[in-house]
Amino acid sequence: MFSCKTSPEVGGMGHSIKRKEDARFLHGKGNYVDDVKLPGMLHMVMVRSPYAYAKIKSINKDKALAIDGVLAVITGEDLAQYNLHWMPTLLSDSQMVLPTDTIMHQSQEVCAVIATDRYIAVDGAEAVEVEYEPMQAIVDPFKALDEDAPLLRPDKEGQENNHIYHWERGDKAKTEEAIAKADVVVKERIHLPRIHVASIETCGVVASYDKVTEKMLIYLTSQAPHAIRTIVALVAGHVGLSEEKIRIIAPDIGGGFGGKVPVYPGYVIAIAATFLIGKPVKWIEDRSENLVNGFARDYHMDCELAATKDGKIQAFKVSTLADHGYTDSSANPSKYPTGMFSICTGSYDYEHAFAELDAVYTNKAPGGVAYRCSFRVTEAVHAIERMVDKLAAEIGKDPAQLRLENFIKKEQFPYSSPLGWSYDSGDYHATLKKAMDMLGYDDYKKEQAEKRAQGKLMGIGISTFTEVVGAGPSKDFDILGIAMFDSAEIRVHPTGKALARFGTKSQGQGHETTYAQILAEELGIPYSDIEIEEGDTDTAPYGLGTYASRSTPTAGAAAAIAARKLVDKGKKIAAYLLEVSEEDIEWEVGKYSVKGAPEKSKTIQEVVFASYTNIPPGMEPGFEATHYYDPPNLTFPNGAYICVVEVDEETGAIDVKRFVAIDDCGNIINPMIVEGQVHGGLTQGIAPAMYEGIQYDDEGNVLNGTFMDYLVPTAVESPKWETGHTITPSPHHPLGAKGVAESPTVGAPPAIANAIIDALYPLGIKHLDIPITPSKVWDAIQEAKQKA
Ligand code: MCN
Ligand code: CUM
Repeated sequence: MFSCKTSPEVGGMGHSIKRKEDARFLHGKGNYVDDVKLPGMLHMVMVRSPYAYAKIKSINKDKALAIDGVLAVITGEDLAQYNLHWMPTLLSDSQMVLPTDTIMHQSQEVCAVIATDRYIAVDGAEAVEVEYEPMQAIVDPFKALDEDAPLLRPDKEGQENNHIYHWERGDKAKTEEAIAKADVVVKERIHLPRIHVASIETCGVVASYDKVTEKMLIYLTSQAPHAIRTIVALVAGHVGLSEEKIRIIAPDIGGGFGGKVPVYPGYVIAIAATFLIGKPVKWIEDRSENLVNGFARDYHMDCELAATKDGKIQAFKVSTLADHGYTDSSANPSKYPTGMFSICTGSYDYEHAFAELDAVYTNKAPGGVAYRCSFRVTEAVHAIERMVDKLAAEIGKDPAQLRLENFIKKEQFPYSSPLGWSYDSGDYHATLKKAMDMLGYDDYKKEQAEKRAQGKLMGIGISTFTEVVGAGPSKDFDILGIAMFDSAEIRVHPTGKALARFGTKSQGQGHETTYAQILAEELGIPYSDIEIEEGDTDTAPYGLGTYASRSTPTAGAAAAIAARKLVDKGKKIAAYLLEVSEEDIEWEVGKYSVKGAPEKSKTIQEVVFASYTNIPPGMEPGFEATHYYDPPNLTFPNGAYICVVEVDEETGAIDVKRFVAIDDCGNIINPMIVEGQVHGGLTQGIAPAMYEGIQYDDEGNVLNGTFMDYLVPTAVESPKWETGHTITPSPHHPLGAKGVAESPTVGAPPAIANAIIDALYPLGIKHLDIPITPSKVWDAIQEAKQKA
């Protein structure tokens, strides 16, 4: 177990310190993009398409421009003059900034109205007259692949149908052979629905170009400001926007959850508009725009899991159809078009696996953006964890027992998975056993048997997942060619107080507190004496940003190593001050002392002061260090979640009675922040499991485009989360820490789905896709009764 090295006042690792940023947030002093008000600032509002697929016959700006205060209506034709009407996506597909001829999804931007005030801009948008010629939209991704389906992307050279790409990993022949020979094979088509990244703050930008200095200042809701700066320079270099003149500031962010990784058309239009007009331009999405214009998930997965009759797992195969909407704007590392989906073999030890995926275009909003998913791990975990439960049901074995018998054993780490990952560490048996103890698993099994005998529907669902976070080693991981390292820069001032800056960007994860704790742990300077800054590309060292739970694995490691450089420098100064040789100096956090003479010592603060005032001859003054950390591997946190539900047969209502979540993220920096991350993540796990899903009709109209219809769980719907942890340090991370922030969202949905389906099993119901709503349960019960 982990024990704290530092006192609570110093506040290094393991202390549950309250978040430093909360003072600002709780006093209403946060500074979000919409709080930015620049002199002369204009406001932009989009005209959006009512149709999912249509030709634009004409756009008439006259009535809009006649409104007092409306200054411009920008169309695709206007941007085309600068070749800015299309932009590349992060995965080298292309996305319209504004259309010149065809609309590809409902609510797509048609043109942008710029006015002196937001209300006037809205009036202007309503006054723009657009003539459309609607076409039959392709909504069903399977039908998109029909021979006679219209070609949605004729603009793409060589594109003959709506298939985007095929991807595969693993040995197909051997996996199919193992499946063919196996005693037991369970099969299922599992759909993870389109869901919406429901941050409190929508996306927005304030762009301000100064024609005299040629500087472009952009306030942006971005999880990755440096990467965006480089992309803006690459895309707009030809019109004279050069990277040293571009400054992106991501101020406070009201939730990112993956939705603030991509570049949205609105950002580009605002940047183009300020460039042309020379006045600041603000664009803030409204709630429905945010809801309808992006999405996560939407994988249709055909799964086959093979085992011996007593339950030894032998092979797993999954063939997926991915609905990307009209362009693949997934935010994934370049070499990983399906993200980390190949983690789908899970926590179990078997030899044969094969995963393949075909991506298709449809007339839906673009993407496949992330949503607290660690790059498609949510999909992977749902597939394997549902299938393991299905196998348990099929052979009549307890699903916990089946897992315990198939887990990778702790001696097997580092473990090479059949699809090519090297899992760093874990003790899956310990994690599951702890969850079972905390729940009282055996008692619930007995209770379930009794309830079933009385005809009541009670279910227990397990999910024992392996996550993969912290991208990543530069040899494999890049975004548009930029290696996915991350960075920390520390400046310790003469009085022993410090400022540290990072290439990541918190959206609510508490970095200002936890990075300070890492530095406190390494340097012995109290966390309260250390200011943390992120998000300003003019001041922060280059980094790839915060997503994929990578901040602790990458920038957290960079902080530790940069601090260790300072400890080494300090040792030389301490030796000089104490008049002994460097070898005679001992370091214990916060203090250098002479070996054998501990009364002769210098505190870190004294040594820092000396670095500015009394340095050894020849030494470079000051106490600053920077480190760019290129991780040797990813980190592989794991967890065991168990959910108990009761289902009301009359109404289909689902009552989550218990939810126990044991996470293992290695050494923990701040247990309270981790617990908070897990609570939030579990709520975002129950959300797609029981409530969320963007629905379309056959014309491509979004049926639930507001929070009146799209259900997001509140505190009322959330069960009492019972959390705990096991600790298996990462062997390659300098602090032994692994990322954790997405684990709960990745791990929770299958635990809930497994519990509900376990409850319904006596009725003969063997699978339901999420979201499992009361009406879906009720329908399934009626159908089952008719069959019986
Ligand atoms: N932590 C810790 N000990 C560990 C691991 C993490 O104390 N062993 C702490 C970290 O120091 C950090 C927090 O937990 O304060 C999360 O760390 P980490 O797991 O490294 O994840 P990131 O900071 O990179 O956060 C990204 C992750 C992602 S990808 C999504 S999506 C998500 C999530 O964070 N979006 C969030 N959690 C969110 N929480 C809030 N409030 N808002 C979002 O937008
Ligand atoms: Cu997968 S959502 Mo987070 O990685 O920003």
